Amino acid sequence: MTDIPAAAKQAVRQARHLVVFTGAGVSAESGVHTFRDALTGLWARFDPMQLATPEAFLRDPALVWGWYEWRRQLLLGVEPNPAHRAIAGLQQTLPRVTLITQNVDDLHERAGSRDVLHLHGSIFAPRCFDCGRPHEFAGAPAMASEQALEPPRCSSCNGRVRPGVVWFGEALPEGALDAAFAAAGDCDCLLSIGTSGVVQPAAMIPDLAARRGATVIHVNPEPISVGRANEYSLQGPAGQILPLLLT
Ligand code: BV8
Ligand code: ZN
Repeated sequence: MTDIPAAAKQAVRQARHLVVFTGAGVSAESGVHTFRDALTGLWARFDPMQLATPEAFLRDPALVWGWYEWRRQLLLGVEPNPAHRAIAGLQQTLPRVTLITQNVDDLHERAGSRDVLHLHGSIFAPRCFDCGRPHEFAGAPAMASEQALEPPRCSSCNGRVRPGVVWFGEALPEGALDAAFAAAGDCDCLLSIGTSGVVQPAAMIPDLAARRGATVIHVNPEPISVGRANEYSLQGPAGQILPLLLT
């Protein structure tokens, strides 16, 4: 059992403004593949950089759309885990909490978190690749297994419908990114939960907070190298660590 330094617990409890920054690891205990593990079966031979790009979608729309529909289908069958619920509980107890996620799932919202900043969009917000018109899903994905699937067509311009996520090489939603950087610069404590910290510009957020003097607490089964006195690495699964850290 990981012991939680008292100073880390105190930094959270006394935070005037807490930022919670999450990556795919916060959904792992719900049974959702982390980003890099979401490449199995048909997609096992690909690197995310080869699939999560507009070029990949234009090159092979059915392969890329099938990958997202497979992931969406999995998400329809899972529940928020104790990590999502512990984070949602913070918004009831602390004066100000900003929740920033790199994830494209809706598990934070389903656990009760509000005003979630999605830096990389949402798998539940498809839109037309050509004219940007939002597309309504017609119920659950029309697929039972991992397969390529032709994307639907836009009802207004007949363009292909694409996932509502931010692909590599695409700009992040400006409002969300500005708000995230502002919160990281203002907060006095930041929790970085379940992220490998490789995808930019999101990965700059914990470092920005630490440089401004905030206490930064990493939660990850892998050890995270910390360089500052005001940084902690709590090694373990978020679903076990967060309830201990936050109560
Ligand atoms: C852009 C949506 C410019 C799709 C994703 C410097 C500055 C700016 C850009 C760049 C730069 N350097 C390089 C770039 C380009 C690129 C980039 O970062 N490349 C990397 C690979 C080097 N960045 C971009 O292209 C970004 N766009 O910069 O645009 C621009 C500007 C103006 C105009 C035009 C263009 C866009 C990046 C967004 C990509 N889209 N997602 C989809 O989901 O399919 S990113 C994707 O990776 C996911 O969103 C995911 O969240 C994210 C990060 O991964 P993690 O969340 O960390 O997940 P991962 O699997 O890696 O790790 C899981 C972690 O959890 C592990 O550490 C594991 O140990 C831990 N874990 C496991 N179990 C648990 C756990 N932790 C806790 N508890 C557990 N139980
Ligand atoms: Zn259209």
